[in-house]
Amino acid sequence: MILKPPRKTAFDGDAVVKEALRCLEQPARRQFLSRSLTLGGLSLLTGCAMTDEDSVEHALMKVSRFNDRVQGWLFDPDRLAPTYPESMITRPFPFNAYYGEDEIRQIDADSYRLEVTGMVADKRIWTLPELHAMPQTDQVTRHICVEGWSAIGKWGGVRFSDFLARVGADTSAKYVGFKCADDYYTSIDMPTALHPQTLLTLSYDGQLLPPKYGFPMKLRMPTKLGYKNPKHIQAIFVTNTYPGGYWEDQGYNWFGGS
Ligand SMILES: Nc1nc2c(c(=O)[nH]1)N[C@H]1C(S)=C(S)[C@@H](COP(=O)(O)O)O[C@H]1N2
Ligand SMILES: [Mo]
Repeated sequence: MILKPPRKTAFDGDAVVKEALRCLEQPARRQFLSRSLTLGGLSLLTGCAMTDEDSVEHALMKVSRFNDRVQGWLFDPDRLAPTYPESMITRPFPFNAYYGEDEIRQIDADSYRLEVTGMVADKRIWTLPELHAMPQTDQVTRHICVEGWSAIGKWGGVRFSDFLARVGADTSAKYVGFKCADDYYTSIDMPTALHPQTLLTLSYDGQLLPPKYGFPMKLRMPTKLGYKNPKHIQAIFVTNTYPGGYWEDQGYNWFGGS
């Protein structure tokens, strides 16, 4: 057996528990694990020994995946996120990505193709005019980012459930995954994909979706935190294999309900 050299930084149990509680911030989680969580508790809960940072990392991931299941159980597919009057739209609406505004991806509308694969009857490539030809709807909802800001915006496009029906998606599958024109990727649970407010988004505030907000197409879900809403989507796939996500694979909670 290879022994790892001891870490130089002291292992801070309190900070770990704080981090675990931060991961469990949302109300659904609070009901399950109140403020009484301790390092020993975390260890009991996950069956992981808390001996070094890697094992703690592993335990926190387990808590987070456990939470995905809890949030999945608690998610009510019929409950609607609040909507707002247009007078409450935040102007200007904030931009956010894992890079700065100077690196916003510029996608060419004419050559844009959307690939739809996986557990769907009609695996094929879509063009932008084909997406625009589908029935459109819009909604004014609040976007909440874990970085500590929220803003109200107006998004328009195709109900994602209509799109999934059109491509003959197997709605008994667990996940819908997304690949974006930057290196971003994410995935969502099927009940959220079918939620009536989940929108394959083509417009922002009555205008063609601008590059900074994800031209030519993003997925907008008022029931999920900002990082679950992929911009510049190039590929959609339906799968039973857990696809993870850009931030999720770095420790953000996967379900990411808001
Ligand atoms: N392709 C892509 N989608 C993304 C991101 C990204 O970096 N790349 N960032 C996410 C995060 S963390 C947030 S808060 C929202 C920001 O969307 P906005 O620029 O429309 O406010 O996009 C999400 N979707
Ligand atoms: Mo975000």
